[in-house]
Amino acid sequence: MTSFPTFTAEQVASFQEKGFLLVDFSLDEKLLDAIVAKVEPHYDQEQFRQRRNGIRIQDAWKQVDEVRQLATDSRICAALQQLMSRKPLPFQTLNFPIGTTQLAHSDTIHFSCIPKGYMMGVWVALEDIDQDNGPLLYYSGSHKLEEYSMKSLGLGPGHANYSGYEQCIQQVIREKELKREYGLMKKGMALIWHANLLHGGAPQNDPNRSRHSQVTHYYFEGCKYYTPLNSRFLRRQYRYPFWIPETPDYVLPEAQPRFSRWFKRFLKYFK
Ligand SMILES: O=C(O)CCC(=O)C(=O)O
Repeated sequence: MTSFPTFTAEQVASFQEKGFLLVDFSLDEKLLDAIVAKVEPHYDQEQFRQRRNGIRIQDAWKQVDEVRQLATDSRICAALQQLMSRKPLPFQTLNFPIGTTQLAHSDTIHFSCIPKGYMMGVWVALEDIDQDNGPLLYYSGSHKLEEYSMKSLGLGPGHANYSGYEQCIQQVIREKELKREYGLMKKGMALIWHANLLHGGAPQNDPNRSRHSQVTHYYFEGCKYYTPLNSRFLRRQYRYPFWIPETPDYVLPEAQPRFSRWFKRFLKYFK
């Protein structure tokens, strides 16, 4: 991976202060267009037709190589490496064709690690995003708040309690009078967020428009990874991610012999 410094000291300071950074990586427009065109047939067509809330594809990189290429883009990875001083490891992509209206949350509820803090999201606008097609929303500086967990919010673990988590975060936003900002971004712009930044999706004022975007979630090398949402005291639910490969000549774990999968997982556990 290239290791050139990408950001100025001011940009790094701004990221540390605000918890996000808007960046123009000069991404190839043809690549972005190919992602939109090639991912579209993979959405659940009924949901897509009805513009159903929550429509998305997780890990479309397995079907559409351009999604993988964007997730592993060397400029993005070099930038993340500069911010965290560790090698970034992309492990999940999400593609959205319309606004998500997702309530504010911090990624630390889904993705955490030991040591803490080695996780980031990069949201790329695959078309122009304005106030009317459901921009990303976020609360500048909110990454400095405590890392809220299900336990610290008085909730039980598990997805069944996730809406309780969202309501608690809405209350935190009100109590702390956090100021909402929107990711109004030209096609090709990227927004990097800190794992603990509160963010979500704004409603789409114009229901006839699309809002194509891709988020890639990155962990960083040398950590143990787990899912706080599903963890209990002394019973962490560890993750053993398959890192999105830098080249297309990969073999997915599900295509590998079962013994070799188990053995690799066994080795990872003791790392
Ligand atoms: O794209 C959006 O509207 C929100 C995405 C989001 O919150 C996430 O990927 O965690």
